[in-house]
Amino acid sequence: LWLDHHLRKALELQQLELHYQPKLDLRTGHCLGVEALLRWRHPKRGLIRPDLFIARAEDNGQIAAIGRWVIVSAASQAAQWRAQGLPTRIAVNISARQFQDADLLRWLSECQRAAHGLLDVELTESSVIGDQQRTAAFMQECRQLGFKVYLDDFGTGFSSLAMLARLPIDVIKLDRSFLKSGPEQERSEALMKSVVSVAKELRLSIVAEGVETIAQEAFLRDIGVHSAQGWLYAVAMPAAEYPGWMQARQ
Ligand code: G
Ligand code: G
Ligand code: G
Ligand code: NA
Ligand code: MN
Repeated sequence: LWLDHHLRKALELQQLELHYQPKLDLRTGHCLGVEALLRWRHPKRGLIRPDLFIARAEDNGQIAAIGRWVIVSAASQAAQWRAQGLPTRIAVNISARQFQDADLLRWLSECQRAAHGLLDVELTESSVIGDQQRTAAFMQECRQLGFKVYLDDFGTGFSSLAMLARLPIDVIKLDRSFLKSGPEQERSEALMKSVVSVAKELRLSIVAEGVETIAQEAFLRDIGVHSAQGWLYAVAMPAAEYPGWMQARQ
């Protein structure tokens, strides 16, 4: 398969890169940190987004090596920005299949040390529906290593509110599909309000993802969501652009 072969080469040939998308505190405008998003810069096919190859890498096992590369690279970026006087939390995405890597926690621990504790993890809903005891243990270990634990894509259908109470989560990421306009908008808004009230009860933070308009931001503020990520603020950018983006905001 084209993808299997070339994906293996992609690591060797250093064609993978991380782009970073900021998360903002809507009350202060401060950047709360960034999410590291994987990109594959293919010499002929251009910049390839992860939804086109992550699933394949999960199936063929290459996700373990790719995932390690992501964590190491994010850690070294965090250390570099910190040394430049720009300490920034970086959240890396971890998929379900990566839990099968027995060395993952040791790897995370070493990288967290190199990153001076600036790394966080984002786990998708779908990765937490499997073995919940194991997932909870993994999350707890991450927390002890100083990672904030994000539950990604919340509301896409796999998880339940009960799961929020059971798992050691720090932050819920409201899936961007909640913000779509259309006939279901009212129901989405009602759902978001109830997630916010549950989050408050459980003392969990919420970040809304996929915020594209000022009207969406206004709604989020209204219902008490005060962290957001989306194209309204910034697209995912190469590391080299981040210091300038930060400076332009001051
Ligand atoms: O960045 P956006 O381009 O399209 O990302 C698409 C999907 O790929 C998102 O669900 C995101 O969480 C996932 N993703 C991005 N980077 C990584 C990564 O480094 N590892 C894993 N496992 N998933 C990632
Ligand atoms: O973000 P801050 O440290 O000010 O949070 C204060 C309280 O509000 C905490 O109990 C926290 O769990 C909760 N909280 C944090 N982020 C959000 C959010 O985005 N929305 C809501 N409604 N509550 C939040
Ligand atoms: O949840 P996940 O890790 O998939 O989130 C990252 C994905 O969301 C990436 O594909 C990223 O490019 C995309 N994304 C980020 N901001 C926005 C936005 O404002 N609108 C839309 N439609 N997608 C966004
Ligand atoms: Na994510
Ligand atoms: Mn998400």
